[in-house]
Amino acid sequence: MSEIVLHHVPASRSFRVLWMLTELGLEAEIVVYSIRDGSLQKPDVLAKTPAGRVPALEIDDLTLFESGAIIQYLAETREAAGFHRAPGHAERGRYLEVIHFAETMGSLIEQLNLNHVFLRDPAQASPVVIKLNTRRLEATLRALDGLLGDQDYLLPSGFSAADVMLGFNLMAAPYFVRLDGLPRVTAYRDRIAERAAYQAAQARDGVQDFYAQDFYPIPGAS
Ligand SMILES: N[C@@H](CCC(=O)N[C@@H](CS)C(=O)NCC(=O)O)C(=O)O
Repeated sequence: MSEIVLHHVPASRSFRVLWMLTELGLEAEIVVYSIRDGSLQKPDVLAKTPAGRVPALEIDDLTLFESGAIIQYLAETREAAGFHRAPGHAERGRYLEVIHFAETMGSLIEQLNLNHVFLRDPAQASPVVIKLNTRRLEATLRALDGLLGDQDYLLPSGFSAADVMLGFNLMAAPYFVRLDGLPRVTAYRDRIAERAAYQAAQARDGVQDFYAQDFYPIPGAS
């Protein structure tokens, strides 16, 4: 089998893949980039991930981009680990819903990252866009609280690839939304953080270079 190579930015969506590989016990070479230094726009990187985004994963003689596709690919091709819910499985619908819902939440976090931390000139940030996206992120977290119900993980039968997709978001969302009023979400985040593979992936993740403070409030909010 070919060597596995993960193209990675610490604390970004490529953490999902790092975590999933660790859950599966797969060793990978990790190539680290920064979002700030233009390295993702180099031709050799664009050949692997055409929009200059991470993750990209070289595996099984393929080069894949899009975290959701990679997570599903890993879950399906390493099905014995039990992280996949195949067509016909009673949980298939919810499984697909959560995998894609993770990117509804992820795109809101991305907008908040852009406004709060990535603009070279912070004066260009839009308080209106920040407020809207923060409220929309809160709504997705309330939805997550409801989806969890009294379950340990997002599917009644237990941990799956859907948790890797969505669970990663709970690393970033607390920079913008307080989770205090969402006890099921906080318990879920803590449960995920206790997983040995999550902790091992965090130890390999590297140092993020974008968040400079613990919380980014809506400008002007008390
Ligand atoms: N839907 C894509 C989004 C990938 C994405 O936007 N990744 C961010 C990091 S979280 C990135 O590479 N950004 C680079 C940039 O904005 O220049 C996925 O899930 O893989």
